[in-house]
Amino acid sequence: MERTFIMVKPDGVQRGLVGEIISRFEKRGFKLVGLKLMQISRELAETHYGEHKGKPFFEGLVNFITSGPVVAMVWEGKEVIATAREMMGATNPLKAQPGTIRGTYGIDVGRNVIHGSDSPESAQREIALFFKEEELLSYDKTLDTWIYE
Ligand code: IDP
Repeated sequence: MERTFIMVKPDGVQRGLVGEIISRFEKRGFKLVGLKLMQISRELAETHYGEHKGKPFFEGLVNFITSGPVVAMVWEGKEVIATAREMMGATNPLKAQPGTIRGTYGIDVGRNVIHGSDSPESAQREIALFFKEEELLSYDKTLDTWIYE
């Protein structure tokens, strides 16, 4: 089973979309294994978005992601990394398919509501950045036999 890092960004928290976003992952059948409301420090933001350092939008991105509480989560399930990216939609919400999270709730690329890891490597890196080992739980859900064959 894969795990991925998902974060409701400050715009999603302010707009009251936390429940809606969690609900989409729950209803799809994925399992929540870690969850916290937190305010990201500048240092964590710069590490998390390190690959974008030097780009024109980097400063604005760091300012935005540290501007208010976020909800950091780890979701588990079969092919959850790629599937979460599909559920989120394209980075630019105006290009995201209708029905996706960004395609339903977003307009601007700098206010795109949600973050999700884009590969197994970034999932591993981001989970370790945001969560301690003991904050992630392994447990069985009886419903799993109705979700997986
Ligand atoms: P992703 O979030 O879909 O993985 P990335 O290319 O990794 O997309 O970019 C990280 C975040 O940086 C995006 O979610 C978006 O909020 C922001 N971003 C990316 N490109 C731009 C841009 O051109 N202008 C403003 N913000 C951007």
